[in-house]
Amino acid sequence: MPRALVTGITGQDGSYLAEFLLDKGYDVYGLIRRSSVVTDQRIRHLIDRVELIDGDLLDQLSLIKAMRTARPDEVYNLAAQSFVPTSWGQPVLTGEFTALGVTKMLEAVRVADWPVRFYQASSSEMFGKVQEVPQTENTPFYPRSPYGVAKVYGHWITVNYRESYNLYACSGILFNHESPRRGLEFAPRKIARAVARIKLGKQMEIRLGNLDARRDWGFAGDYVRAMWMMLQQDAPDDYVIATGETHSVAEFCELAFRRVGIDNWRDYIVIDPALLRPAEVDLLIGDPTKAREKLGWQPEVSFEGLVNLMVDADLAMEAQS
Ligand code: NDP
Ligand code: GDR
Repeated sequence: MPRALVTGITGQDGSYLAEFLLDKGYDVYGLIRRSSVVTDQRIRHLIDRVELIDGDLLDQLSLIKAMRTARPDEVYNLAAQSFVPTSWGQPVLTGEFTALGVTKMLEAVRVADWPVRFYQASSSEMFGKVQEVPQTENTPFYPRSPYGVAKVYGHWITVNYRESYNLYACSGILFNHESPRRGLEFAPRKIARAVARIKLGKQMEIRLGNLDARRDWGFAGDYVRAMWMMLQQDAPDDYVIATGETHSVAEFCELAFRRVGIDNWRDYIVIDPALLRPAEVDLLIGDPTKAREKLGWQPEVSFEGLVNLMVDADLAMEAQS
Protein backbone atom coordinates (compact mmCIF):
# COMPACT_ATOMS: atom_id res chain seq x y z
CA MET A 1 0.00 0.00 0.00
CA PRO A 2 1.41 3.46 -0.82
CA ARG A 3 1.62 5.80 2.16
CA ALA A 4 0.89 9.54 2.22
CA LEU A 5 1.40 12.25 4.83
CA VAL A 6 -0.91 15.25 4.49
CA THR A 7 -0.26 18.48 6.40
CA GLY A 8 -3.39 20.63 6.69
CA ILE A 9 -5.60 17.52 6.69
CA THR A 10 -8.27 19.34 8.73
CA GLY A 11 -8.62 22.03 6.03
CA GLN A 12 -10.85 22.07 2.96
CA ASP A 13 -8.29 20.55 0.59
CA GLY A 14 -6.88 18.15 3.18
CA SER A 15 -10.30 16.57 3.66
CA TYR A 16 -10.92 16.05 -0.07
CA LEU A 17 -7.37 14.81 -0.64
CA ALA A 18 -7.63 12.31 2.24
CA GLU A 19 -10.86 10.92 0.73
CA PHE A 20 -9.26 10.70 -2.70
CA LEU A 21 -6.12 8.93 -1.43
CA LEU A 22 -8.11 6.46 0.69
CA ASP A 23 -10.17 5.58 -2.39
CA LYS A 24 -6.90 4.91 -4.22
CA GLY A 25 -5.85 2.46 -1.49
CA TYR A 26 -3.33 4.67 0.34
CA ASP A 27 -2.51 4.53 4.02
CA VAL A 28 -3.21 8.15 4.93
CA TYR A 29 -1.48 10.00 7.77
CA GLY A 30 -2.45 13.54 8.68
CA LEU A 31 -0.56 16.16 10.65
CA ILE A 32 -2.79 17.84 13.20
CA ARG A 33 -1.82 20.71 15.53
CA ARG A 34 -2.94 20.90 19.12
CA SER A 35 -5.99 22.99 19.79
CA SER A 36 -8.26 23.49 22.79
CA VAL A 37 -11.25 22.94 20.50
CA VAL A 38 -12.03 20.14 18.09
CA THR A 39 -10.81 20.86 14.55
CA ASP A 40 -11.61 17.57 12.82
CA GLN A 41 -15.13 18.45 11.55
CA ARG A 42 -14.14 18.10 7.89
CA ILE A 43 -12.56 14.65 8.38
CA ARG A 44 -14.82 13.20 11.06
CA HIS A 45 -16.33 10.78 8.54
CA LEU A 46 -12.80 9.49 7.84
CA ILE A 47 -11.55 9.37 11.39
CA ASP A 48 -11.38 5.57 11.60
CA ARG A 49 -9.51 5.37 8.31
CA VAL A 50 -6.76 7.97 8.75
CA GLU A 51 -3.93 8.12 11.26
CA LEU A 52 -3.49 11.54 12.88
CA ILE A 53 -0.05 12.63 14.08
CA ASP A 54 0.50 15.61 16.38
CA GLY A 55 2.74 18.27 14.91
CA ASP A 56 3.03 21.88 13.91
CA LEU A 57 4.66 23.56 10.95
CA LEU A 58 6.43 25.83 13.41
CA ASP A 59 8.15 22.92 15.12
CA GLN A 60 10.89 21.32 13.05
CA LEU A 61 11.36 18.25 15.24
CA SER A 62 7.63 17.45 15.21
CA LEU A 63 7.78 17.29 11.41
CA ILE A 64 10.78 14.97 11.44
CA LYS A 65 8.98 12.75 13.94
CA ALA A 66 5.84 12.77 11.79
CA MET A 67 7.93 11.60 8.85
CA ARG A 68 9.43 8.78 10.91
CA THR A 69 6.02 7.66 12.13
CA ALA A 70 4.29 7.77 8.75
CA ARG A 71 7.25 6.76 6.54
CA PRO A 72 5.33 8.23 3.59
CA ASP A 73 6.03 7.73 -0.09
CA GLU A 74 4.29 11.06 -0.76
CA VAL A 75 4.02 14.25 1.30
CA TYR A 76 1.33 16.83 0.53
CA ASN A 77 2.16 20.12 2.24
CA LEU A 78 -1.21 21.86 2.44
CA ALA A 79 -0.93 23.49 5.87
CA ALA A 80 -0.77 27.29 5.86
CA GLN A 81 -2.31 30.48 7.16
CA SER A 82 -4.49 30.68 4.08
CA PHE A 83 -6.79 33.69 4.56
CA VAL A 84 -5.41 36.68 2.63
CA PRO A 85 -6.83 39.53 4.83
CA THR A 86 -5.36 37.95 7.99
CA SER A 87 -1.95 38.15 6.38
CA TRP A 88 -1.95 41.97 6.73
CA GLY A 89 -2.96 41.71 10.38
CA GLN A 90 -0.46 38.94 11.18
CA PRO A 91 2.28 39.22 8.54
CA VAL A 92 5.02 37.68 10.67
CA LEU A 93 2.95 34.65 11.64
CA THR A 94 1.88 34.24 8.02
CA GLY A 95 5.53 34.24 7.00
CA GLU A 96 6.40 31.69 9.68
CA PHE A 97 3.61 29.28 8.64
CA THR A 98 3.21 29.85 4.96
CA ALA A 99 6.82 30.58 3.95
CA LEU A 100 9.31 29.12 6.47
CA GLY A 101 6.95 26.24 7.28
CA VAL A 102 7.63 24.95 3.75
CA THR A 103 11.38 24.88 4.40
CA LYS A 104 10.80 23.02 7.66
CA MET A 105 8.71 20.39 5.88
CA LEU A 106 11.26 20.13 3.05
CA GLU A 107 14.06 19.65 5.57
CA ALA A 108 12.08 16.83 7.20
CA VAL A 109 11.74 15.24 3.75
CA ARG A 110 15.39 15.81 2.87
CA VAL A 111 16.72 13.96 5.92
CA ALA A 112 14.48 10.94 5.33
CA ASP A 113 16.51 7.89 4.30
CA TRP A 114 13.90 6.59 1.83
CA PRO A 115 12.56 8.14 -1.40
CA VAL A 116 9.78 10.69 -0.84
CA ARG A 117 7.76 12.72 -3.34
CA PHE A 118 6.75 16.21 -2.16
CA TYR A 119 3.83 18.44 -3.17
CA GLN A 120 3.73 22.14 -2.22
CA ALA A 121 0.40 24.01 -2.22
CA SER A 122 1.31 27.14 -4.16
CA SER A 123 -1.21 29.77 -5.17
CA SER A 124 -2.42 32.04 -7.95
CA GLU A 125 -2.06 34.83 -5.35
CA MET A 126 1.63 34.76 -6.36
CA PHE A 127 0.59 36.41 -9.67
CA GLY A 128 -1.13 39.28 -7.79
CA LYS A 129 -0.89 42.33 -10.01
CA VAL A 130 -0.85 40.17 -13.09
CA GLN A 131 1.98 40.63 -15.56
CA GLU A 132 0.31 38.54 -18.26
CA VAL A 133 -3.22 37.33 -19.13
CA PRO A 134 -3.88 34.43 -18.81
CA GLN A 135 -1.31 33.31 -16.24
CA THR A 136 0.93 30.32 -17.00
CA GLU A 137 3.80 28.54 -15.23
CA ASN A 138 6.13 31.13 -16.82
CA THR A 139 4.25 34.30 -15.85
CA PRO A 140 6.37 36.46 -13.50
CA PHE A 141 5.09 36.76 -9.92
CA TYR A 142 3.94 40.09 -8.41
CA PRO A 143 2.27 39.23 -5.09
CA ARG A 144 -0.03 41.81 -3.50
CA SER A 145 -0.33 40.60 0.11
CA PRO A 146 1.96 39.20 2.82
CA TYR A 147 0.23 35.87 2.07
CA GLY A 148 1.15 36.09 -1.63
CA VAL A 149 4.73 37.03 -0.76
CA ALA A 150 4.99 34.05 1.61
CA LYS A 151 3.66 31.71 -1.09
CA VAL A 152 6.28 32.99 -3.56
CA TYR A 153 8.94 31.99 -1.00
CA GLY A 154 7.30 28.57 -0.59
CA HIS A 155 7.28 28.09 -4.37
CA TRP A 156 10.92 28.99 -4.87
CA ILE A 157 12.22 27.01 -1.91
CA THR A 158 10.43 23.97 -3.36
CA VAL A 159 12.09 24.55 -6.74
CA ASN A 160 15.40 25.11 -4.98
CA TYR A 161 15.25 21.84 -3.03
CA ARG A 162 14.42 20.02 -6.25
CA GLU A 163 17.46 21.53 -7.94
CA SER A 164 19.80 21.40 -4.91
CA TYR A 165 19.04 17.91 -3.62
CA ASN A 166 17.43 16.23 -6.60
CA LEU A 167 14.20 15.83 -4.58
CA TYR A 168 11.02 14.85 -6.37
CA ALA A 169 9.30 18.13 -5.40
CA CYS A 170 6.41 19.79 -7.26
CA SER A 171 4.77 23.17 -6.83
CA GLY A 172 1.09 23.19 -7.79
CA ILE A 173 0.01 26.74 -8.63
CA LEU A 174 -3.67 26.35 -7.86
CA PHE A 175 -6.24 29.01 -8.60
CA ASN A 176 -9.19 29.54 -6.21
CA HIS A 177 -11.12 26.37 -5.52
CA GLU A 178 -14.21 26.10 -3.40
CA SER A 179 -16.71 23.64 -1.97
CA PRO A 180 -19.33 23.31 0.76
CA ARG A 181 -16.36 22.61 3.08
CA ARG A 182 -14.73 25.99 2.40
CA GLY A 183 -14.05 28.21 5.42
CA LEU A 184 -16.93 30.62 6.14
CA GLU A 185 -14.75 33.72 5.69
CA PHE A 186 -13.86 33.16 2.01
CA ALA A 187 -16.06 35.08 -0.45
CA PRO A 188 -17.82 32.19 -2.27
CA ARG A 189 -18.75 30.32 0.91
CA LYS A 190 -19.74 33.55 2.66
CA ILE A 191 -22.05 34.34 -0.25
CA ALA A 192 -23.49 30.81 -0.62
CA ARG A 193 -24.27 30.57 3.09
CA ALA A 194 -25.76 34.07 3.29
CA VAL A 195 -27.95 33.43 0.23
CA ALA A 196 -29.26 30.24 1.85
CA ARG A 197 -29.95 32.08 5.10
CA ILE A 198 -31.66 34.97 3.29
CA LYS A 199 -33.85 32.50 1.40
CA LEU A 200 -34.83 30.88 4.71
CA GLY A 201 -35.51 34.26 6.37
CA LYS A 202 -32.59 33.88 8.81
CA GLN A 203 -30.54 36.83 7.51
CA MET A 204 -31.40 40.15 5.82
CA GLU A 205 -28.26 41.20 3.93
CA ILE A 206 -24.67 40.29 2.95
CA ARG A 207 -21.83 42.65 3.75
CA LEU A 208 -19.13 42.41 1.09
CA GLY A 209 -16.05 44.30 -0.10
CA ASN A 210 -14.95 44.50 -3.73
CA LEU A 211 -17.60 43.05 -6.07
CA ASP A 212 -15.50 43.73 -9.18
CA ALA A 213 -12.60 41.41 -8.32
CA ARG A 214 -12.38 38.54 -10.81
CA ARG A 215 -11.24 35.03 -10.00
CA ASP A 216 -10.79 31.73 -11.81
CA TRP A 217 -12.95 29.54 -9.56
CA GLY A 218 -13.05 25.74 -9.59
CA PHE A 219 -14.24 22.86 -7.40
CA ALA A 220 -11.85 21.60 -4.69
CA GLY A 221 -12.61 17.94 -5.46
CA ASP A 222 -11.25 18.42 -9.00
CA TYR A 223 -8.13 20.20 -7.73
CA VAL A 224 -6.94 17.56 -5.23
CA ARG A 225 -6.93 15.05 -8.10
CA ALA A 226 -4.39 17.30 -9.87
CA MET A 227 -2.15 17.30 -6.76
CA TRP A 228 -1.96 13.52 -6.83
CA MET A 229 -1.40 13.42 -10.60
CA MET A 230 1.63 15.72 -10.23
CA LEU A 231 3.32 13.17 -7.96
CA GLN A 232 2.71 10.24 -10.37
CA GLN A 233 4.86 11.59 -13.25
CA ASP A 234 8.33 10.40 -14.28
CA ALA A 235 9.88 13.75 -13.36
CA PRO A 236 8.85 16.50 -10.92
CA ASP A 237 7.55 19.77 -12.34
CA ASP A 238 5.33 22.77 -11.55
CA TYR A 239 1.80 23.15 -12.89
CA VAL A 240 -0.94 25.79 -13.08
CA ILE A 241 -4.29 24.29 -12.09
CA ALA A 242 -7.24 26.44 -13.18
CA THR A 243 -10.41 26.36 -15.25
CA GLY A 244 -9.37 29.02 -17.79
CA GLU A 245 -12.50 31.09 -17.03
CA THR A 246 -12.79 34.21 -14.94
CA HIS A 247 -15.87 35.61 -13.14
CA SER A 248 -16.46 38.56 -10.84
CA VAL A 249 -17.64 38.41 -7.24
CA ALA A 250 -20.80 40.15 -8.51
CA GLU A 251 -21.42 37.31 -10.98
CA PHE A 252 -21.00 34.79 -8.17
CA CYS A 253 -23.64 36.70 -6.17
CA GLU A 254 -26.02 36.93 -9.12
CA LEU A 255 -25.89 33.19 -9.84
CA ALA A 256 -26.15 32.26 -6.16
CA PHE A 257 -29.28 34.37 -5.69
CA ARG A 258 -30.73 33.08 -8.95
CA ARG A 259 -30.37 29.54 -7.62
CA VAL A 260 -32.87 30.37 -4.87
CA GLY A 261 -35.18 32.33 -7.19
CA ILE A 262 -34.14 35.88 -6.21
CA ASP A 263 -33.47 38.28 -9.13
CA ASN A 264 -33.10 41.63 -7.32
CA TRP A 265 -29.89 40.42 -5.68
CA ARG A 266 -28.25 43.84 -5.41
CA ASP A 267 -30.92 44.87 -2.89
CA TYR A 268 -29.42 42.40 -0.43
CA ILE A 269 -25.78 43.54 -0.76
CA VAL A 270 -24.20 46.11 1.55
CA ILE A 271 -20.75 47.30 0.54
CA ASP A 272 -18.59 47.50 3.65
CA PRO A 273 -15.37 49.53 3.16
CA ALA A 274 -13.80 47.60 6.07
CA LEU A 275 -13.80 44.53 3.79
CA LEU A 276 -11.74 46.21 1.07
CA ARG A 277 -8.10 45.12 1.04
CA PRO A 278 -5.03 47.39 1.31
CA ALA A 279 -3.90 46.01 -2.06
CA GLU A 280 -6.28 44.00 -4.25
CA VAL A 281 -5.73 41.28 -6.83
CA ASP A 282 -8.14 42.51 -9.51
CA LEU A 283 -8.03 39.73 -12.09
CA LEU A 284 -6.94 36.12 -12.13
CA ILE A 285 -7.36 33.70 -15.00
CA GLY A 286 -5.16 30.64 -15.36
CA ASP A 287 -4.04 28.77 -18.45
CA PRO A 288 -4.19 25.06 -17.54
CA THR A 289 -2.81 23.85 -20.91
CA LYS A 290 0.31 22.21 -19.41
CA ALA A 291 -1.75 20.30 -16.82
CA ARG A 292 -4.16 19.14 -19.51
CA GLU A 293 -1.44 18.03 -21.92
CA LYS A 294 1.07 16.51 -19.48
CA LEU A 295 -1.12 15.26 -16.62
CA GLY A 296 -4.33 14.67 -18.57
CA TRP A 297 -6.12 16.80 -15.93
CA GLN A 298 -9.35 18.64 -16.61
CA PRO A 299 -11.92 20.14 -14.24
CA GLU A 300 -15.31 18.41 -14.19
CA VAL A 301 -17.42 21.01 -12.36
CA SER A 302 -18.36 24.24 -14.21
CA PHE A 303 -18.64 27.68 -12.60
CA GLU A 304 -22.43 27.54 -12.51
CA GLY A 305 -22.29 23.94 -11.25
CA LEU A 306 -19.99 25.06 -8.43
CA VAL A 307 -22.25 27.95 -7.38
CA ASN A 308 -25.29 25.68 -7.43
CA LEU A 309 -23.71 22.88 -5.45
CA MET A 310 -22.47 25.32 -2.79
CA VAL A 311 -25.82 27.08 -2.41
CA ASP A 312 -27.70 23.76 -2.35
CA ALA A 313 -25.40 22.40 0.36
CA ASP A 314 -25.79 25.51 2.52
CA LEU A 315 -29.56 25.48 2.02
CA ALA A 316 -29.71 21.88 3.23
CA MET A 317 -27.44 22.65 6.19
CA GLU A 318 -29.26 25.85 7.21
CA ALA A 319 -32.67 24.21 6.89
CA GLN A 320 -31.60 21.68 9.55
CA SER A 321 -30.06 24.07 12.08
P1 NDP B 1 -7.59 25.81 4.90
O1 NDP B 1 -7.39 27.16 5.50
O2 NDP B 1 -8.95 25.24 4.79
O3 NDP B 1 -6.69 24.75 5.71
C1 NDP B 1 -5.44 25.08 6.23
C2 NDP B 1 -4.90 23.91 7.02
O4 NDP B 1 -3.60 24.24 7.53
C3 NDP B 1 -5.74 23.53 8.25
O5 NDP B 1 -5.77 22.12 8.36
C4 NDP B 1 -4.94 24.13 9.39
O6 NDP B 1 -5.15 23.47 10.63
C5 NDP B 1 -3.54 23.86 8.90
N1 NDP B 1 -2.51 24.67 9.57
C6 NDP B 1 -2.43 26.01 9.63
N2 NDP B 1 -1.35 26.38 10.32
C7 NDP B 1 -0.72 25.24 10.72
C8 NDP B 1 0.44 24.96 11.46
N3 NDP B 1 1.21 25.94 11.97
N4 NDP B 1 0.79 23.67 11.67
C9 NDP B 1 0.04 22.66 11.18
N5 NDP B 1 -1.09 22.87 10.46
C10 NDP B 1 -1.46 24.14 10.25
O7 NDP B 1 -6.89 25.87 3.46
P2 NDP B 1 -7.28 25.10 2.08
O8 NDP B 1 -7.56 23.70 2.37
O9 NDP B 1 -8.26 25.93 1.34
O10 NDP B 1 -5.91 25.24 1.29
C11 NDP B 1 -4.89 24.26 1.42
C12 NDP B 1 -3.56 24.88 0.97
O11 NDP B 1 -3.63 25.30 -0.38
C13 NDP B 1 -3.12 26.12 1.77
O12 NDP B 1 -1.71 26.09 1.83
C14 NDP B 1 -3.58 27.27 0.90
O13 NDP B 1 -2.79 28.41 1.15
C15 NDP B 1 -3.34 26.69 -0.48
N6 NDP B 1 -4.17 27.19 -1.55
C16 NDP B 1 -5.53 27.16 -1.43
C17 NDP B 1 -6.34 27.56 -2.48
C18 NDP B 1 -7.82 27.54 -2.39
O14 NDP B 1 -8.46 28.18 -3.24
N7 NDP B 1 -8.41 26.84 -1.43
C19 NDP B 1 -5.73 28.02 -3.76
C20 NDP B 1 -4.29 27.97 -3.78
C21 NDP B 1 -3.54 27.57 -2.71
P3 NDP B 1 -6.33 23.92 11.68
O15 NDP B 1 -7.56 23.14 11.26
O16 NDP B 1 -5.76 23.49 12.98
O17 NDP B 1 -6.50 25.40 11.53
P1 GDR C 1 -8.69 34.97 -2.17
O1 GDR C 1 -10.13 34.44 -1.72
O2 GDR C 1 -8.26 36.16 -1.42
O3 GDR C 1 -8.70 35.06 -3.67
O4 GDR C 1 -7.73 33.78 -1.69
P2 GDR C 1 -11.38 35.18 -1.06
O5 GDR C 1 -12.55 34.32 -1.34
O6 GDR C 1 -11.11 35.57 0.35
O7 GDR C 1 -11.51 36.54 -1.91
C1 GDR C 1 -11.83 36.53 -3.30
C2 GDR C 1 -12.16 37.94 -3.75
O8 GDR C 1 -13.42 38.35 -3.20
C3 GDR C 1 -13.32 39.69 -2.76
N1 GDR C 1 -14.30 39.96 -1.71
C4 GDR C 1 -14.33 39.36 -0.50
N2 GDR C 1 -13.55 38.40 0.05
C5 GDR C 1 -13.84 37.97 1.29
N3 GDR C 1 -13.10 37.02 1.84
N4 GDR C 1 -14.89 38.50 2.01
C6 GDR C 1 -15.70 39.47 1.50
O9 GDR C 1 -16.63 39.92 2.16
C7 GDR C 1 -15.42 39.92 0.17
N5 GDR C 1 -16.00 40.83 -0.64
C8 GDR C 1 -15.32 40.83 -1.78
C9 GDR C 1 -11.87 39.82 -2.27
O10 GDR C 1 -11.49 41.19 -2.19
C10 GDR C 1 -11.14 39.02 -3.33
O11 GDR C 1 -10.83 39.82 -4.43
C11 GDR C 1 -8.10 32.41 -1.76
C12 GDR C 1 -7.47 31.68 -0.57
O12 GDR C 1 -7.96 30.36 -0.52
C13 GDR C 1 -5.96 31.62 -0.70
O13 GDR C 1 -5.42 30.80 0.33
C14 GDR C 1 -5.63 31.02 -2.07
O14 GDR C 1 -4.24 30.97 -2.24
C15 GDR C 1 -6.27 31.85 -3.17
O15 GDR C 1 -7.67 31.85 -2.97
C16 GDR C 1 -5.98 31.30 -4.56
